[in-house]
Amino acid sequence: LYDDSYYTAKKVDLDKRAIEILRENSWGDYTLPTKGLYPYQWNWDSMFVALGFSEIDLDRAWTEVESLFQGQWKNGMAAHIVFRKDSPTYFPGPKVWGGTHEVPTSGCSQPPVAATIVRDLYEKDPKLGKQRLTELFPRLMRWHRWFHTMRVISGGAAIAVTHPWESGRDNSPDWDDALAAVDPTGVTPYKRKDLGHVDAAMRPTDAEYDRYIKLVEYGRDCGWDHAHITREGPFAVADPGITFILMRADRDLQALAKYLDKESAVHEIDTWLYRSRIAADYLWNDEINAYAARNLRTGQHADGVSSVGFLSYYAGITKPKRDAKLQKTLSRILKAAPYSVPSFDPEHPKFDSRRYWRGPTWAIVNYLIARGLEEYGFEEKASRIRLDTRKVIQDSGFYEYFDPITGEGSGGNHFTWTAAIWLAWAS
Ligand code: 9WN
Repeated sequence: LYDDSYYTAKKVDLDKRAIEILRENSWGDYTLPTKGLYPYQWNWDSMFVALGFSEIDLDRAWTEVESLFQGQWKNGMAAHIVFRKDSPTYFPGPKVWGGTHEVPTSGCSQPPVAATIVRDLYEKDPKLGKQRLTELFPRLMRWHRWFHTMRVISGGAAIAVTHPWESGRDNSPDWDDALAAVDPTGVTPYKRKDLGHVDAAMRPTDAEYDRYIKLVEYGRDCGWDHAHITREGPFAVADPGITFILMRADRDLQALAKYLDKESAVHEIDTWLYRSRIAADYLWNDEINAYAARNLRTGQHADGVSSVGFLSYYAGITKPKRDAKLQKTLSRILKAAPYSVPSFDPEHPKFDSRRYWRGPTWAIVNYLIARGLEEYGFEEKASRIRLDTRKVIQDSGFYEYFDPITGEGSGGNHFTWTAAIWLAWAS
């Protein structure tokens, strides 16, 4: 299946091209996901980019992380987009979001991979990283605290997303029920810009966009009161993606706290980790044998398997009986998709191999899933996922995401996080 000589010849070219993509999309202190389609700094994109840069320029990798935190709000939230200046090629821009932070940003957050990446950077060269870590550490603590206070419903422990964009998985079927309940009536007329760059069949629908914008307007109109939005806003869904990514990041932040002798932080993080284990129980869906999103307004579980449900290993959660079922689910899904891991179950009626987070394979999610699987001894599956990622990039190039059945590249091209994952892991 994997032809070594072909691979060796191509590797040199692909390494070179990946480095070029990082440099071309780098705008001084921060990096764009790709020019045109995404002309700003995105939160989790930037952290994967830092990982990519750490292969070739560790100093620049730290700078990427630092620049993201220019978009951190007083309440601790690290925003999902840092705008800095207005660009005509993306909608919605800073005015629509109406954020109040001095550097213009969006009003929600994104999956917190930062602490994990910061730990990676630090451990590569503790001498170079010590001072930078010391400055970033309190910022990371404040952001994680924001999630654990502002994005949980009282009595609960799973982390809620209050906008599909916060999850980083915009149009996943995980949000369908909750999003359908958002009334888009009265949304201010707008024009989508994404469809000028990418085929509409690969993007969210207009009906979804109306609700995305309506949710932005709701947040803006209540002055981005995050606690209120989580408690009473029109959309709040417990997300296995953020819950597991945050739990992993908490563990890494705790390791960093130990390096810095921050004892009270170590204890505070212990309480977060305890709650995340409760959250995992809440997210487990016995009907589909997987961890799945849950609408916090109704308690209803998503009825399909999203790839982020396999991040429990990455988070550090294992339960023998449950894991046996989860592994069976994963084996079934790997069998159904030659270019794994599909973002949504290929055997579910809602699966769509080209439409964004409703089926396509994403290199960044593959990296996280495989990292967790490997740590728990599932080497065969971890290596299958890595080789699939390598092959799909070799065959199709540095696309934003890929059709899990045909391997065809989809969405934006010359995509920074795909190039970064190539350099740091897939190659
Ligand atoms: C909205 C930049 C971002 C990623 C997200 C991905 C997509 C934006 C969009 O692009 O979302 O945030 O306009 O589609 O879903 O994960 O961070 O690459």
